[in-house]
This record gives sequence, structure tokens and C-alpha cells, in this order.
Amino acid sequence: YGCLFTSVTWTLLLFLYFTLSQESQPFKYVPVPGGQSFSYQRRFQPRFTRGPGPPPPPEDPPREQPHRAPAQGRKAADLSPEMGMIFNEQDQEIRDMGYHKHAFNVLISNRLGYHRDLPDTRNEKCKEKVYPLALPSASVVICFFNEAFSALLRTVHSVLDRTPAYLLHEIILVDDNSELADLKEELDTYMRQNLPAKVKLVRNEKREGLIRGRVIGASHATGEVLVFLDSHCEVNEMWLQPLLTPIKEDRRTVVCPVIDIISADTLVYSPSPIVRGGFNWGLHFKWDPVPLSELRSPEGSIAPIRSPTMAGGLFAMERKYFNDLGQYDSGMDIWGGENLEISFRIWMCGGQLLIIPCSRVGHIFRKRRPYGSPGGQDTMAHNSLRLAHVWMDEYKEQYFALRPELRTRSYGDISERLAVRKRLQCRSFKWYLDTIYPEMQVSAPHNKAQQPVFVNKALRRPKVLQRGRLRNLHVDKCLVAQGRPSQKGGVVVVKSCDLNDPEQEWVYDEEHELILAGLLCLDMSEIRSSDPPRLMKCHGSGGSQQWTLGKSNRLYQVSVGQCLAVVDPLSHKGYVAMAICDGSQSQQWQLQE
Ligand code: LR7
Ligand code: MN
Repeated sequence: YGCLFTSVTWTLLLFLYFTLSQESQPFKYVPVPGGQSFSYQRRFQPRFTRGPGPPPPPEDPPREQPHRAPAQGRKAADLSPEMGMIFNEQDQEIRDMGYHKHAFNVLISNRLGYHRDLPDTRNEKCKEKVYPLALPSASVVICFFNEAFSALLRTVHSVLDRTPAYLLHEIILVDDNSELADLKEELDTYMRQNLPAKVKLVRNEKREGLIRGRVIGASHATGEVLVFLDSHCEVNEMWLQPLLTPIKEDRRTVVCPVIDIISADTLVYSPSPIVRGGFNWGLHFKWDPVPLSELRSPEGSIAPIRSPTMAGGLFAMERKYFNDLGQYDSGMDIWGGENLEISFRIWMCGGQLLIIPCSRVGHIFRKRRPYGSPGGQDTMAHNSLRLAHVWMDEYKEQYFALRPELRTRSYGDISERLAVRKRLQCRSFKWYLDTIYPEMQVSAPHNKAQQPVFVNKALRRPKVLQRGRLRNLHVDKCLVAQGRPSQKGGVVVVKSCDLNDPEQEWVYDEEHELILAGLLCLDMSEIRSSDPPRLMKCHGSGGSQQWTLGKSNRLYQVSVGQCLAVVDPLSHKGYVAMAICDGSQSQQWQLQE
């Protein structure tokens, strides 16, 4: 995997004109930064003097979102880094509320519309593969709770757009009693006016959580195969046939696509490495490298891979087999644990779980989980406890060793699940570990839905594009650390430029990071975009540390959608802040030797 260089174009959007400057958009495979706690602040909007200089930014986009954006024909990888540009307070509101309610950039999601082209991330060899025409039909089940409308609709339309109609029996949307007022009506209207009858909607009278939600969805389905998707996915070219084929060959096969990464900050779609599912003794899912023994088949890198576990959200399974195998544990609440439970059950009770490299589906890896459980319970612990007691035999002690406080915690009635295990004459957990997951060893618990990561990521050093002083042209001063450049969390200010001071030297690299004095990265909190930028440890995953230094000398922050400005050019304090890009003098920067 190298970098993908985008070409210089003028792109016409129905409602936005963007100039794309010549820029490389490197693909990234990095973990989501750890979940931060969130506090919402009303944005402080600094005022700026407006000088002559370059023309103002493009006109405000019309506020009405067209149902069908003209994004077709463009590759998602070609998305302008300025897709999230804030033009006015309304944009600001959509962006900030979007991060608050959904933990990703809803402004960009809305601007993309409900259809877009995606880069075809499959291995070239996949394109030569032929699949049988006669395949079982699919019922796609999508549960959602408070989903961003544009993300939900892009999920639905990507399925309609990229699935042969004869294979798509239906799409079943399960609204898990969402609380967002507009969502209900908006969806009703949209479904009536724009969606075919094969898209159905089931509404839960009360919040059930994604586990019972899927069981409810499945109970309404009539297709031969169930395909589960999260409500913020986009399926890629030829995604379904490679999933249905192994199920047709063996009904006890459960299959997962490769889960590509849709960036929460930029909505850029990029390929995931081929990894497989594992877990640790804290009962958290994790990605593992594929052992060489799995790669020995004649098909090589595109052959299905046996996976000890699944991530949970995206998989296909024969509908009757789903029912025979005991659906899900309906005693599990809201979120968590069901993915390991069904994975253990599949392997231990005579099935197999495969990852299919030629099937690709993108998923928005959000900054954090944007919802809780109704009573604030730790449903992950409750659900994990149930699965440990039903499936893990003596190995549940490994879990209790890490979570001693759960040893005596009640977990409800599991007799129905024990009966499932008995009825299916399932094997022991020891057999599963020995045979399916021999790599398993004791390791530290891992915490959240992680993006797949390339193993050699740490070895990669981003190439330097430019280095020098970062001079504000209006005040003719340079951007420096207010204190020491090595101080994490320190703010930056403008001071007199000193060509001999190494602490004033910035490096701009191909990851679009700005690194001061070879130490820390210029970082902008996505959540509190009213805070000034700070110097933080470089995390290499774009977003809060992704800047574009492009045309018209502006310094644009990708996840905030604004430009760096000197707050009060007449003041000697030299404070800087993010502000709506208006081309004014105080926003003009040059990185020069
Ligand atoms: O109460 C709820 N009701 C719901 O309907 C809570 C959630 N949901 C919906 C929600 O809107 C979404 O569509 O259920 C779906 C999954 O919830 P997410 O997106 O909050 O979950 P996640 O992506 O953070 O977590 C992963 O692990 C979960 C464990 O319970 C589920 O199995 C998710 O489906 C799963 N997602 C994936 O596997 C995508 C790839 C992530 C990785 C790695
Ligand atoms: Mn998800």
C-alpha cells in the first residue's frame, strides 16, 4: 500500500464550489485515539479585521440538502480535505452538534449526500473471480439508535446501488426507539417518497439494544441469508456475491467482509489490511495478524481466512442456521459481548467463521460511542459475564482474574443458553482454544472498537514536505510555543521571528502534521473547537492533527473546518485561534526557511 496521489481538479458540487489544491492524501491505518470524555461548550466566535487581500471564500452553500448529491463519478479518496469547511454559524452548529451527538463529522456526511463512489479497495485478483449466478437471496438487517440521517441513508443506498436486485430480497431497518425527534419523521417521509418497497422499517416500542434489535429484525426477514450491517456503513463493489458463495457451499459457514475504514473526521474511505478477529482475557475483541498457516492456500491472499472471532457488526449467515444456532442471547443488553458469544458458539457447535478478503464494506470508526445504556449500566460487563458463564468453562477464571469484582456479580438467568449448548452438543472451550485460537495468550485488556492497524505502522516515518518558520504575513511574526516547545498541552502564539532559533522550526509532513522543533504536533481538539490549538504528542491518525497549507496561504484545520488566525493583530500577546476561513490578512501564513 502506498500513497494515493490525487490530481489537480476543479470539482463542481451542486451546492459547493471547492478548489482542490494539489495535495497528496495518504491512506492511514491507525487506531482510533482513546475515547475522551466530552463536554459541550458554546462556541466562542472571535472577530477579525478584514483586510484587502485575496477574495473571500466561496459562496455559502444553499441550506437544502438535495436527496441525491451529484457526487457520483468522484472517488471518495479524492475528497477535498476542505470538505468540512465552515462557512457560517449554521455549518458550525451542524459540525459541533454532529460530533456531540454522533462522534463523527456530520457536516461532511451531509454534504456527501446519500450516494457516492468509493475507491475499489479489493485486491486485483478479486476482480477476476467469478461467482455463481444462482445464489441465495439476502435480507439485510440494519439496527439503529439515534443514527445521523445522512449516514443511515448512505448505508441503505449503498446497498441498493451495489447489490444486484435479484439477490437483495429486502432491507429491514430496525429503529431501536431512537430519541432524535426529527429522525422519525424524516425517515418516514423519505421512505415513502424515495425508497422501494423492499426497504422495510420495524420500530421497537422501547429501546432493546443492538442484540435483541437484530433478533427482532431477523424475525421479520424472509430471505434465505441474513446480512447484518451497522447503520453507518457503505458497501463496496461486488460486496455481496463473495459472501453468499461460501454460504451456498456450506450452510454452516458464517462470513464477514473486510471492514474498510471510513474516517470519522474526513469521511475518507480507505482500505483495511487483511487481519482476523481475536480477543483478550478482558473479553474485548481485537485484531490479530493472519498466521502464515492460514495463507498457504493456492488462492493466496484472496482466499477466505478462518477467524477465531468476528468484530460483530458486519456478517452474513443463512437465516435458518441463525435460528438453529440459537440466534443471540436475548438476556444481553444494548451493546457488547454478543460478537464473542456468537463467534464461540459458531466454532464450538460445528460451524465455521470466515473473513472474505474480496468483500469490502466500509464502517465509520467514530471517536467514541455516542450513546449510553438507558440506566447507565455497564452492559459490556453484564453481557460478557453471561457469555463467560455459558461458554468458557474453566477459562472464565481468566476473565475473573482481570475483573475480580465481577466474580460475584449476578448475570440473570442463563438456563436457556445452557440448553442451547446442550442441544447443539457443542465442544469445550478448551477445544476451541487449542484448535481455533492457539495463539491465545494472556495479555492486557483492550478497550474499544479498534480500526485494523498495519503492523509496520510504527516503522513508517512520514516524509517531510516542507520545513522552516511559520510566519504570519499580517503581523510579520512567527508561530512558536508560548512556553517550552517540549511541553505537552502548551499553546502556541506569534512572536518575533528568529532565524537562528531551532525552537521556531516547523516541519510539515506527508501526513499533514505540523511538528514544532521535532517534538510535538500542532493539535486541535475536535470537540471543543473554541479552544486554541495546542502542542500534543503526534498520534499519526490525522483528524485533530491534520492541517493543510495550501493556496492563498491559509492554514486550514481539517477536522475543525476552520483556519488559524492571529486573534488581535494589534496586541502584543500574540494569541492565535481557529476562525472561519475568510481570506483575511490575519489568516495568512507562510512556511519558509
Ligand atoms: O441500543 C442500541 N441500539 C442499536 O440499534 C445501540 C446500538 N444500536 C445500533 C447502532 O446504531 C449501530 O448501527 O447497533 C449498531 C452497532 O452499534 P455501534 O455502531 O455503536 O457499535 P460499534 O461499531 O461501536 O461496535 C462493534 O461492537 C458491537 C458490540 O456489541 C457491535 O457488534 C457492533 O456491530 C460492532 N461494530 C462492528 O463490528 C463494525 C466494525 C467495528 C470494529 C472493529
Ligand atoms: Mn458501528
